[in-house]
Amino acid sequence: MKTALITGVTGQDGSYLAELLLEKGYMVHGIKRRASSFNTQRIDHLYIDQHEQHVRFKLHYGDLTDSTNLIRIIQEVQPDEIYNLGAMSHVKVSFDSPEYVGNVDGLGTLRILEAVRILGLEKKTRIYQASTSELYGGLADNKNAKGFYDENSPFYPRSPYGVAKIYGFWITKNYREAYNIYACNGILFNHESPRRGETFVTRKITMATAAIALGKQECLFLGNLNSLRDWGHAKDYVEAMWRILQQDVAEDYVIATGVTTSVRDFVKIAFAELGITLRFEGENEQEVGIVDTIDEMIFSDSVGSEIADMQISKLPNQQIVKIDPAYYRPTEVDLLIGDPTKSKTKLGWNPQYDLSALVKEMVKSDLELLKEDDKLQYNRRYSNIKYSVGL
Ligand code: NDP
Ligand code: GDR
Repeated sequence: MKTALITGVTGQDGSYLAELLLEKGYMVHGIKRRASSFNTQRIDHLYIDQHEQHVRFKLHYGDLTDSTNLIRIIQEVQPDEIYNLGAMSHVKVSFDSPEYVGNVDGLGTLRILEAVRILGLEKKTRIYQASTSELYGGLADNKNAKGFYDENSPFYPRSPYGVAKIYGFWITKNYREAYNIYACNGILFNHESPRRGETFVTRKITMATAAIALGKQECLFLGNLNSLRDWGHAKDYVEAMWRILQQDVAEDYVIATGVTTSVRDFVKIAFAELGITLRFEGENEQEVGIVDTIDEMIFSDSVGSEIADMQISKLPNQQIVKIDPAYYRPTEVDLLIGDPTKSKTKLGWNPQYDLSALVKEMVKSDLELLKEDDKLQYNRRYSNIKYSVGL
C-alpha cells in the first residue's frame, strides 16, 4: 500500500485528492491547521473513527510555517508521495498579507523539500508542488505561437501570491536538479467545484445565483467583469496531480482546458441555468447586470418540485449585478488560457467536465444547500460573503 501526505487537505483540492487516493488504495495522511472553529467540512465524510481497524485516513496538526513540525510528521509518515497543496491561496488577500504569503506559499515549499532531504528520503519520496497559472501574469506577449501559455512561456507574476508561488516553482525545480529528488510542478489553471471557497469569483457567483433567484439576496457585487479565466473542474485536476507523480521522469506540466471565458459570461451562464437571461449595460464602475427575461419553466425544473412553488422574486429590468471597486486588485491578471497538449499526450490526462457541466453542478449544489437546511445554511455560508467585502 502506498502512503501519501497531503498539505492543505482541508481545502478544495485536498479534499478531492484525498478521495481519489483512498479510492486507489493509498494510506492517506493530511496536515490540518488548528483553528478555533471547525475547518474540516470538506473532508468530514472521509474521516472514520481512528479506533476502528484498517483506518486509511489520518490527520495531523501542522503548519507550513513550522519546519520542526513538518520534519516530525514526514519522519513519522515516511510518505511515498507528498502533495504540497497548502497555501494562502486568495490572490486579493495576498496584497493585504504579503509577508505571510511569502512565508507559507514560498518558504513553505522549501520547508517540505528540505525536510525530505534532512530525513534522507530523496530516493523514496516524490513531491508534487501546487504551482499556478498566476505565474504567467496574463501578459499578452508571453503566450506561445498558438496564443496559449505552455510549459515554456515566461513568467511575470502580478501579485504577492504569484511572486511567492514563483519561489515555490523554482525551488522545486532546483531541488530536482541539485539533489535528484523526484519533485514536479503542476502549473494548474483555475479550477472550481461546489467545494470552492465562497470568496472566489465562481463560487460567489453560483451562490448568489441561487440566493437571488430564491429571493434571499438582493444583488451580487463584483469587481472586474472583463478578466478572462481558463476554468476547469477540481475533480479532473486532482487526477492530473496524481498522474504527474506516476511518470518515470519528473517533469513540470500545464493543466488547463484551453478555453477562456470572461467573468461577465460566467455570470450569464450561471443565471441562464435557472432560466434568467441577463443583459449588461453601462461601462466600468457604472456597469450593471439587468434581468432581461425569465423562463419560469426552466426555473421550476432546476429547483425541483419541493421549492417550485417559491417563485422567482425578480422581475425583468431589475438590476441584480453591480460593480463595487473594492473588489478590484492593485494589479490584475487580465487573461489566462493554458495549453494542455503536454499533459494530454504524456500523462494521458482526459478531463471529463467542460464549463457548462461545471457551472451546472455548482449552481445545482448551491440550490441544494439553500433547500437542505434553509435558514441554517443560508446564515452560515452567506455570512461569509457579508463579512468579506473586497475579496
Ligand atoms: P484552498 O484555499 O481551498 O485550500 C488551501 C489549503 O491550504 C487549506 O487546507 C488551508 O487550510 C491550507 N493552508 C493555508 N495556510 C496554511 C498554512 N500556513 N499551513 C498549512 N496549511 C495551510 O485552495 P485550493 O484547494 O483551491 O488550492 C490548492 C493549492 O493549489 C493551493 O496551493 C493553491 O494556491 C494552488 N492552486 C489552486 C488553483 C485553483 O484554481 N484552485 C489553481 C492553481 C494553483 P484551512 O482549511 O485551515 O484554511
Ligand atoms: P484568481 O481567482 O485570482 O484567478 O485565483 P478569483 O476567483 O479570486 O478571481 C478570478 C477573477 O475574477 C475577478 N473578480 C473577482 N474575484 C473575486 N474573488 N471576487 C469578486 O467579487 C470578483 N469580481 C471580479 C478577479 O479580479 C479575477 O480577475 C485563483 C486562486 O485559486 C489561486 O490560488 C490560483 O492560483 C489561481 O486561481 C489560478
